[in-house]
Amino acid sequence: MKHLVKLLSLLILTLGILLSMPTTNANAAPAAPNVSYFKIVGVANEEMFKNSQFQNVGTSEITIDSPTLYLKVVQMGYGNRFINVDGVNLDERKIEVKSQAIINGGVIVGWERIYKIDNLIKDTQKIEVGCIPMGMGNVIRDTLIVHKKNNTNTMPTVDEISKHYNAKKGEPNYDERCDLNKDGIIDIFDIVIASKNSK
Ligand SMILES: [Ca+2]
Repeated sequence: MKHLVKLLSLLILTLGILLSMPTTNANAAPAAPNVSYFKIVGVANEEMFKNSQFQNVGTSEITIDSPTLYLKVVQMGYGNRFINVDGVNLDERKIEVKSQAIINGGVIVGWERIYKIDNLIKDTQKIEVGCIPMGMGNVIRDTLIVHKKNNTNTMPTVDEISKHYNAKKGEPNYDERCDLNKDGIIDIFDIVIASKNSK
């Protein structure tokens, strides 16, 4: 019986010590989770964006018909973001048009952002987005190759045709677009058609 009392009081003492211990660890804010997901999830042109429509990007290549592209990017966890177009870094603050936090159980776990990228005028451009983790871990990247749509309905200019002058079908310099009468050679007849149309 004496032993039991001793044991019991020891237990109570231990419990008391445990309870009176400073609880800084428990009160500290949980460390922000590092970025675990960073991806382009949708694209839109000006008109689609106005209607809040985004096309899902299942592939890493798209073809656009206008020089402005809206990108929807989802980020889960914290990190430092970057956006490059053909290796040139863009200022994210200048191109962000919308940002929305993704909340789970009252806690911000990520963001959905929309960026507006202008001046995509080259035939092919590479957009790269990425997020650098705060501490250890690998940079998460996503790339999108953007091709400009070849507008075959537009009549080539005389200048354009001249660049392909004398080129025959099958030759590297032959551009079907410039062979307006479709006779397999780019020559004076094609230039005549183009100059008539430009008047
Ligand atoms: Ca021709």
